[in-house]
Amino acid sequence: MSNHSLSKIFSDIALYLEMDKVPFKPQAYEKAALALEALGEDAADIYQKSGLSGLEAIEGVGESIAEKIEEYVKTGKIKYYQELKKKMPVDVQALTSVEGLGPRMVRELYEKLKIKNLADLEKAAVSGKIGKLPRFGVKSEQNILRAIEFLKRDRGRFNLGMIYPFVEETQKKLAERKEVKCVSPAGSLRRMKETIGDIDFLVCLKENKSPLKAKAMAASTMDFFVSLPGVVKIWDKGLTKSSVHMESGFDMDIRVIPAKSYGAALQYFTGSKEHNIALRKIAISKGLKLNEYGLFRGKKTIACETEREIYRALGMSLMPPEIRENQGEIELAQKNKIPRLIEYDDVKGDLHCHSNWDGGSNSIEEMAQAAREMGYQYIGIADHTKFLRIENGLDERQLARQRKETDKLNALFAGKKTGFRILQGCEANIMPDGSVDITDEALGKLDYVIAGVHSRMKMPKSQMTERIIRAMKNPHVDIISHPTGRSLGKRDEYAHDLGKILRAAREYNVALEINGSPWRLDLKDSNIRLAKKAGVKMIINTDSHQKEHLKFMKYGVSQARRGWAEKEDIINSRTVNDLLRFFKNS
Ligand code: DGT
Ligand code: CA
Ligand code: CA
Repeated sequence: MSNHSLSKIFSDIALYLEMDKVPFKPQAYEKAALALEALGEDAADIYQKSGLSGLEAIEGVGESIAEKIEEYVKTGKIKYYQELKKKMPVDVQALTSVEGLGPRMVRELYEKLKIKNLADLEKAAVSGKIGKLPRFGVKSEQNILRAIEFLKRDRGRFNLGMIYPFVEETQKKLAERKEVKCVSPAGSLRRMKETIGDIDFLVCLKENKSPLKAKAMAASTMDFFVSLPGVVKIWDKGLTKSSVHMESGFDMDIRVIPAKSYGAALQYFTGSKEHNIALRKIAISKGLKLNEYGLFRGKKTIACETEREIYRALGMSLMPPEIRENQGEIELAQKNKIPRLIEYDDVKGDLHCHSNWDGGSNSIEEMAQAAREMGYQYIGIADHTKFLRIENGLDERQLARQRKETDKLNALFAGKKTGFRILQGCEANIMPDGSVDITDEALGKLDYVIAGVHSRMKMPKSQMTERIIRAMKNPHVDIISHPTGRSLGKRDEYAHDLGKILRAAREYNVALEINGSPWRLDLKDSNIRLAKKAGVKMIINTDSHQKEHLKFMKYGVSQARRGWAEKEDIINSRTVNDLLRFFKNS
């Protein structure tokens, strides 16, 4: 597949030419780069079939670019590009992906400071060299550092919640094919990591004694896979592995695995890499060899069919994919002490739901109906309060009126003996001084109170910590929503001292939220582990603003599992009466 490499070369050339302020040409190269990205057929094939004129027929490819493609097909390189790169040997794509850095600045950074890549850029910024350049200054140096930090973390990664529905749909399509016996996601997706680098699927085909037929089945699965809607590029297509690029920007791999080594492959391709490396070391220490085909002693197969067998043969119990990160889970598995993680169906209700009272999309009744359909025993309506005027925050009188409506609906549910119950809460705003924006009297009439920070997030660490702790001291506050304020892909956590917050949460018996909205996932996995260790109770909520959002619960639960949370750590795994008892004591 040469289109991808050609596309990158042309896009590099465009940036090089922009550095030199060459008019028009950069746009022409950029256009060719884009055309090649989207091209269904390999440019090399086009050239073999119809020569230069075939290439020129590609939209955006003129004579001079067609000749460069010809040169690349024939020699594997493009001289013009080699020369530009020699003159300025920098990673133009990476450097210009830093927010605020254009090609001309990249050139200046190379000429003045010999910066060639992101690592050089970071080093120069850290040592203050960029701040001293007249056209940059200290402020842009700080911006560069911040942008690098951000890129480093999220570079080319995709939000789990944005990808998951597509994965479920694709898995279903694959499973429905008559030659397919089973299909499973692997990699970071099976571990439910909050961001995903690429999607990995493993497929096992039904047995067929005829090798020819078996081969045809694999070929048909692969044909189907590479022609799924949304596929814009095929990186690789074979009988055991194929790899595609999707219109939405991510890559997707599939592997066809023989039934007899499915467990070994699932274990290997689920990862994480760090977990696998640690397992392999253990295997070696036992005189065994572990790879994607199985666990072996010399040529003898010890285990390969199921994951459980493999872990058992390595002297440990099977563990859920979400915790396979080499963070101590292996040592526990060796002692048969893997925590019993909260299960997806342990959750009995969702307590952070917004209704149309504060500008959400659905009425309380509709939200309650959707919650019942999810099999919940209760739902908590926690609308914003009056400080958040843009969110139509409710004041004391509106909260009282809302109470009447929930009472009415609850009477209806009770009449029908559904056992379902609506709880009335609110999501009060934690003001900069740590007070909340609703009177104690009004808070006292609610079933529970969530408090969260929604404003003034750029506070010094000690002040923010005190602010949250003061809110927890309020006897009415039961839950702190999205406790660290991060927004995935957009905003980092606000400065805070989690250790102090956890101690206070425990002292005042306040639950910390695991916000399941895919844009938040706050607390995050590592903080959940810290909270659990500190003996702090947590609650998994969705922060739904419409009934469809209730489905985000699975992302919250998966992060809770990644944070080793067990059922007793999560208060909305309790019955409504036990839950209300918790609120009374908090
Ligand atoms: P991602 O795609 O960046 O979100 O993360 P993963 O974990 O899905 O990584 P990926 O797609 O590169 O590979 C899938 C799994 O394959 C990975 O979790 C573990 C296994 N794997 C990949 N490369 C290696 C390796 O070099 N050594 C070992 N032991 N396992 C690997
Ligand atoms: Ca992956
Ligand atoms: Ca992969």
